[in-house]
Amino acid sequence: MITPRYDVITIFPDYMSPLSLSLIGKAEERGLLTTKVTDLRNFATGVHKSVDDTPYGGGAGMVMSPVPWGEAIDAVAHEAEADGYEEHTLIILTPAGRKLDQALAYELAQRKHLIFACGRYEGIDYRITEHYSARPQFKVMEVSIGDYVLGGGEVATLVILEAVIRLIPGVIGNAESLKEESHTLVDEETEPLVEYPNYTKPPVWRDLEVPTELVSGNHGLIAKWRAAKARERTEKLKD
Ligand code: 6GU
Repeated sequence: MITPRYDVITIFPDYMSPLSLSLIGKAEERGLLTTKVTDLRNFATGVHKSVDDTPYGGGAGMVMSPVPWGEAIDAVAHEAEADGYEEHTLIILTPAGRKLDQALAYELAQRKHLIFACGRYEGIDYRITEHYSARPQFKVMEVSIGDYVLGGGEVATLVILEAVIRLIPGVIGNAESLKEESHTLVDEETEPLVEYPNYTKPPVWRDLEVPTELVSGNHGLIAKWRAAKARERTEKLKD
């Protein structure tokens, strides 16, 4: 069985060091997946190893050159192909992309090879999107993590990888815990709800008691209380 492989291409490889920590790091140590970070600068040519230039048509800021990006993406795809990965999902990080949600996280968790292209400045020359969209082994997706502007795609990549990797079978010990969490569509619901509030010991903390339903031992009553609170919390987010 082929395990998922996650490649990240960036001019700040050190930014990706959290990949070796916590859930993602543990999953990689356990052989459930592979991550690899590639420095875009290694594919830059010329004395200054420059990766950006001024935009055609004028305007503020700099645009990342398609030249090193093309070389880096081809190299990463070739290496993966040698390891048996035949299809590549190229994720281009941009605030102009499709917004990440739990449904997209589930979709990405199905794919065996993701390549994250972390743009900086005013983004990557659009011909990268055009070129790889026309290559049959590639599926290109432009993805954003929300309606605000970051300095680059590195943190967005970490966010996406954290959302995706916890959905990979075996990464989370108790797969049941994935079923009841926020933003996950359950059965006949037409809208994913956020999760009900949770409580643990002690039973009284700073005069606050745990809701009596949760300590009743009545599973029907607990389920009803949780469903009502999830609905209430979801409605509250709308104002
Ligand atoms: Cl993916 N990139 C940048 N630069 N800013 C963002 C983003 C991505 N998602 C939200 N803001």
